[in-house]
Amino acid sequence: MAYENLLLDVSDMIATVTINRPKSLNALNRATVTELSAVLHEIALRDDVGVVLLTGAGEKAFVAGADITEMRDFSPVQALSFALFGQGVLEFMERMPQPVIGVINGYALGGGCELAMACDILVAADNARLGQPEVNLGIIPGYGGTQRLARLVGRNLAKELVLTGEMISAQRAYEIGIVNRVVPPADLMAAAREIASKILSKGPVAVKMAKMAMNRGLDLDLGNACALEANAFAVVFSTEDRGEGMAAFLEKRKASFRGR
Ligand code: DAK
Repeated sequence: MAYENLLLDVSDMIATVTINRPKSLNALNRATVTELSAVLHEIALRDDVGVVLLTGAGEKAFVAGADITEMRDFSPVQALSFALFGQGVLEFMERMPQPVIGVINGYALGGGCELAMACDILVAADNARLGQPEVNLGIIPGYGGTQRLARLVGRNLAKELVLTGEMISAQRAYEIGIVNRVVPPADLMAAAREIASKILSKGPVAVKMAKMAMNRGLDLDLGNACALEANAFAVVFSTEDRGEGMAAFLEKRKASFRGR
């Protein structure tokens, strides 16, 4: 499928999705969120993708938020549909089988920060800035920012960010647990690909099951979350890969996983 607001490149089992509206700092309008939904659904069914990298075009922004020029004219009913649809896209990203690495190459603000927080792992350029500045516009986050941020960094730090609308540096985002790594801009893509390659060398079904158990389990009480984990554990025991992984360990050789 051809996309107008996104670029999709698939090579070496890695899909790179680039949000491509650099003139408006990759702001998310309805067309872009709709395409993001389509590309993630496409990737979820592709056997030639084991990891997704999600980034923004240009050197300035990952995503500077929802598109304010479009959002300005929303009625409350349109705001509801926009929020529910976008929330669904982010939930799908958390539920799709392949891990998604957010490659934060600049501003990740508002809806952009919310999109980043729905990724599984985040690598940020050291000049990136993150934040939930919606209160500056007289609105609140609409893509789960009031919820995911508190789950990631704790209630009070999240409240400080959402209620003051202040941006933080990539380094601060690292310190409070939003991003996994901070690197110079020139090393950003290589750092993300290094993590992707590490993941791709592991048992593919195990990676998918681990993502599922962690993302779904975090929304459950501990007992049910552990039951979910036990079931996923049983599923991976049905795979050829677990035989190969254990045999390779015992034979002191590198495992050759086949994803089944
Ligand atoms: N929307 C539309 N255009 C944007 C934009 C945005 N979010 N951010 C930047 N741009 C555009 C600018 O208008 C400018 O366009 P031109 O003037 O060149 O035509 C171009 O990108 C370059 O931006 P600047 O000239 O401002 O660049 P600077 O380096 O001076 O500043 C900045 C960069 C990122 C600090 C600044 O652009 C900025 O503050 N941008 C707005 C950031 C922001 O407030 N983001 C949060 C948006 S609100 C909901 C669903 C979702 C959400 C809310 C509700 N429901 C439906 C309930 C989410 C809300 C948001 O994300």
